[in-house]
Amino acid sequence: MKYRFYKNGGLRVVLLGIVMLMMLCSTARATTVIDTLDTFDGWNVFATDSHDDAHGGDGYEADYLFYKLDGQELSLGLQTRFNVEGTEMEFDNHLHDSGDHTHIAGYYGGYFAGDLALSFDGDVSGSGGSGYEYAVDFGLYTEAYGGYYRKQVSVSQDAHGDHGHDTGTDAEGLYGGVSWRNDLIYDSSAPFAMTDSDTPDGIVGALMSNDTGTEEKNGFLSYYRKVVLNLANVSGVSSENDVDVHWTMSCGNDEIDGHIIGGNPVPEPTTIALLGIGLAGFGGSYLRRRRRQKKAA
Ligand SMILES: [Ca+2]
Ligand SMILES: [Ca+2]
Ligand SMILES: [Ca+2]
Ligand SMILES: [Ca+2]
Repeated sequence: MKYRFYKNGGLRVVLLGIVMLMMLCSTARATTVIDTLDTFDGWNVFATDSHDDAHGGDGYEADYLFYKLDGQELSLGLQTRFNVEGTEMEFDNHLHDSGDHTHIAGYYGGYFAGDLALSFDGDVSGSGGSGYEYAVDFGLYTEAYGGYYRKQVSVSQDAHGDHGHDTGTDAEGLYGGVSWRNDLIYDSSAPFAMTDSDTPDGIVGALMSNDTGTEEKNGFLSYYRKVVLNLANVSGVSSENDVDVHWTMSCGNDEIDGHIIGGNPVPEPTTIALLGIGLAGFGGSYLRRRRRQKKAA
């Protein structure tokens, strides 16, 4: 009786099923789940980056881009596990000399948060991110990665020497006619940080607010940035324009990209896939109905 129990083909199928289920479960566990932060409730998600694609681990992850539109006020949100927070800390050159960066805002593992790269003309082609003609500078201290030892990055350092010395910090704002510094480890993540601008003091009245903070989510510390732009003060741009958004950090270990069409998000691949599954299901039920009708006839 016991012998026949093991020879039972049905039992083998059940055991195989259990093993396959266990394999599926272990695959699911390997994928990190990061939900959107509560602070973005009611916002539109227009980019969901992989939660497991950053070189160097969790601390370099970019996870989501969000937007809201209210008349000519465009709100943009960024959710990362790279530190993009920073309100109170000022950069101190003595810290730089001693290699102690622990008190620097927008910093993780030796690398610095980049600017939010924006394009309003639907075209992001061109090398080194030249298709992104605008930048939101969060007002963080910024250094580039390589070529020479951590060159400080601000619009004042190159063409606008009369704006001061190389502070590495620009006033928070929306900047136009931007060129980029991109000496990253992972070049494909360009653009990184603006190094020059046609509007070296920022576009007047364009950046209405610039908020930051942290929330714990799914067992990780997540950081966010929220900016509100008044497009009425940006010449030649309105809420009807397409918007492309890009962000990375000075190593380029992860990047995130999103596109808004005239204030409406492009459906994400998951949405398209779900739609496909829905259509396939609809087609299947249609065929089954046809077959039943044929049988009945
Ligand atoms: Ca990512
Ligand atoms: Ca462009
Ligand atoms: Ca800057
Ligand atoms: Ca990415």
